[in-house]
Amino acid sequence: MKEHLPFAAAYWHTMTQTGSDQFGSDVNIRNWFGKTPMDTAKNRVEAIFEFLSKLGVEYFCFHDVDIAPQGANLRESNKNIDDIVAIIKAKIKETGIKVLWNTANMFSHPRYVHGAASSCNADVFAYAAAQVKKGLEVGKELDARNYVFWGGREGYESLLNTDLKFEQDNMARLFHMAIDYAKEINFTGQFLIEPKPKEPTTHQYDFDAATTIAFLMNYGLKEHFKLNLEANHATLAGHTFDHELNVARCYNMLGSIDANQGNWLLGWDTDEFPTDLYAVTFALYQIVENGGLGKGGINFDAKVRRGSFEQNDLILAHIAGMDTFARSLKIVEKLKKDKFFETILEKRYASYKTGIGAEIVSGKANLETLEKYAFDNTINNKSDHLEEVKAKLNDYIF
Ligand code: XLS
Ligand code: NI
Ligand code: NI
Repeated sequence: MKEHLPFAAAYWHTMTQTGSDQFGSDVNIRNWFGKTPMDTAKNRVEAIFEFLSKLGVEYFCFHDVDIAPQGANLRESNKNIDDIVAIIKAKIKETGIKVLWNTANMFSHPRYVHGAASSCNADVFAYAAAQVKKGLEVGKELDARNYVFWGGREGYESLLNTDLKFEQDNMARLFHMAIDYAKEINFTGQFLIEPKPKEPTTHQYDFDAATTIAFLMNYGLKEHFKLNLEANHATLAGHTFDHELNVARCYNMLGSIDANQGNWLLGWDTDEFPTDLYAVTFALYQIVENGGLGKGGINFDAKVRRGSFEQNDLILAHIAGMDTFARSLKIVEKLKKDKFFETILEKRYASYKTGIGAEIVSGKANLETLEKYAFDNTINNKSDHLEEVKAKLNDYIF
């Protein structure tokens, strides 16, 4: 079970989230605040490693700005990062806890108002590139297993003022630069892109798995990337999570997951801890079918609800998520043992095993031979019995 479920905690939701929203201020009670932002940053390192050790979670993920306060300029910011990375490195050595992935936050700062790599301002592109460079150096220093790009502001508000093609060309330019630099410094982590359809921009370029794969193929990037798929982003795109995982799997592009869940009644990224047994079971099924996640893992990109403001809620929430995955894995094991889905698919597509179906699949058939066959044939469709399938699934899940 441990091998199948490489859990990771998200530094931002766990260590820096305050519980504030558009309508109210901070509520979260946390004991790691210090006198200066750097003191707080150092306390957070202590806290996250204690937290992960106690939970038995072996990985964590972070943005540059989660671990260290931003300075007055790029040099100062990098210096702060270096100081904290040195402490994190020592902690990694001491505990054996590892970095699943790191990333650069290229969406929060006001400079990213028009985007990062897709910004209309070339100076912003340059700053973003510098952040990515530093991110790769940090990834190398901490032996991160992956490096993530989530295009927080890589999208547009309106096509009235947007050169969609040019902005995507520029995003591809930054990705190519990142690949080149990784090679140069011998950073061997896997590059991941995390699709999301909207929020904060009206339309994000990495809309969903299929859109992102098409982008990567178009720009000659596919061999260098895999996808980091997030459950709530899937639902925002009008997909189920297992749909996204399945699409990625078809292209050998499933890299890692951000495990959370949305609220079906709301149209934004609520990032709740995953507790939906059905959704997690179907997601894990795809992961098992994929042969696991390779260098990837299961990152709880999830935050406690505002009402769950006690520090202990962080522990309880992660346990809730991990227990859901553990239960789901047991269900998946039973489904696999009984060849539950395999049997369904085998029966459903049986017509392609022999006769005309086999000829279609093997490439022997053409429009003429198929017409000839269709002339004298009577079509015989069979019912899917989908309701029965769902009822049987209930027996596995409960
Ligand atoms: C936001 C994203 C973000 C990425 C990392 O919606 O999920 O948290 O995972 O930048
Ligand atoms: Ni995410
Ligand atoms: Ni998200």
